Amino acid sequence: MAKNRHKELGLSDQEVLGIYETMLLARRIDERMWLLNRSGKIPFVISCQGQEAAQVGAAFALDREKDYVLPYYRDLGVVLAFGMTPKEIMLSGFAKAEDPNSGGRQMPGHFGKKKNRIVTGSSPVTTQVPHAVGIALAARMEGNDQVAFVTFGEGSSNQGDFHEGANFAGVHRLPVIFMCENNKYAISVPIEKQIACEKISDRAVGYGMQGITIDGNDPLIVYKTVKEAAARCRNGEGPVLIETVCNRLTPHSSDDDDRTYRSQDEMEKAKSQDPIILFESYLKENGLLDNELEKEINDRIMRQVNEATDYAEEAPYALPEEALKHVYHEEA
Ligand SMILES: Cc1ncc(C[n+]2csc(CCOP(=O)(O)OP(=O)(O)O)c2C)c(N)n1
Ligand SMILES: [Mg+2]
Repeated sequence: MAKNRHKELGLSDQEVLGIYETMLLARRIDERMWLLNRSGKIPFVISCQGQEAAQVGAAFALDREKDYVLPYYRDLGVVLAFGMTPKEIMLSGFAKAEDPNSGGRQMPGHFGKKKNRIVTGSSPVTTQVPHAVGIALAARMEGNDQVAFVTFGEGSSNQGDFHEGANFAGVHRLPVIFMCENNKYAISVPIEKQIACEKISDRAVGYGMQGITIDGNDPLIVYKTVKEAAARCRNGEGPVLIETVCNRLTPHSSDDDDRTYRSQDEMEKAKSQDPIILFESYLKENGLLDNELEKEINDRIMRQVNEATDYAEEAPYALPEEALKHVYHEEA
């Protein structure tokens, strides 16, 4: 990576270290989740590993005091950047009552926190897309300059919800950023069996919007692209579809064994593009990170992860008599 690219983007040394720390926090929480799952303590994990640069680079380019995010299940980096805490993530992993995402009712990865404008999603993939478009329409009607940022996998861009949402946003030139995290697999189905066009961003032309494909392993490229897209949205120039090409460094979920459909060579290549390692090299080349600071950041993160794990493990489960809460309307 070229020297001091972050300065050209208007990012201070502090901000760029903030991006790194958030990426690493996401990675370390995710790794802990796998250990907890394999030791029988939590039922399920679905990972962000390999997609942290796309997620955190994008989130830092948005207005984190104002914009709405509609993340999909891998977006740990997005929600941490938007103010969800490691403790809240762990409470969801352990399915405890205090979990702000769903009070332990949904599977992990169904992120939601009203105060921070993180909008909860459903398990059918891509249902968050029309919701994002609706939020953008509301912003337009209310005359404010909020942007709705929605993410999804490339496999999910085949769902009707994506096409209906993209079409409506294109026609009405709504302030929505559609970000596809293309990790080249939908569970075990490789990209060439998912789509017949070359790029996911080729789909943008059908909806009269700008489409861009970028390297999802580089948080600075993602930051720049999302920043420009957000400016377009706020200027009333309409939606943008951004495809971030990255790798899924884990099996699809803790219930999948990807050794049955991915070769060792392919995995080695993916690991050589690990966004955390690449970004560490960039920071070191630019004199922003040395081994001492790297250890300090990692130790700080591990303290948070350990505290969050202990807290969530000890926290109480939801009461059985509250199982139907939020299912049916209740008079206040
Ligand atoms: C409508 C719908 N169909 C199928 C599923 C089962 N499913 C869950 S994740 C997934 C793969 C999605 O792949 P992609 O969109 O590329 O996202 P990735 O997991 O690779 O990040 C599928 C088929 C689902 N949740 N919803
Ligand atoms: Mg995928």
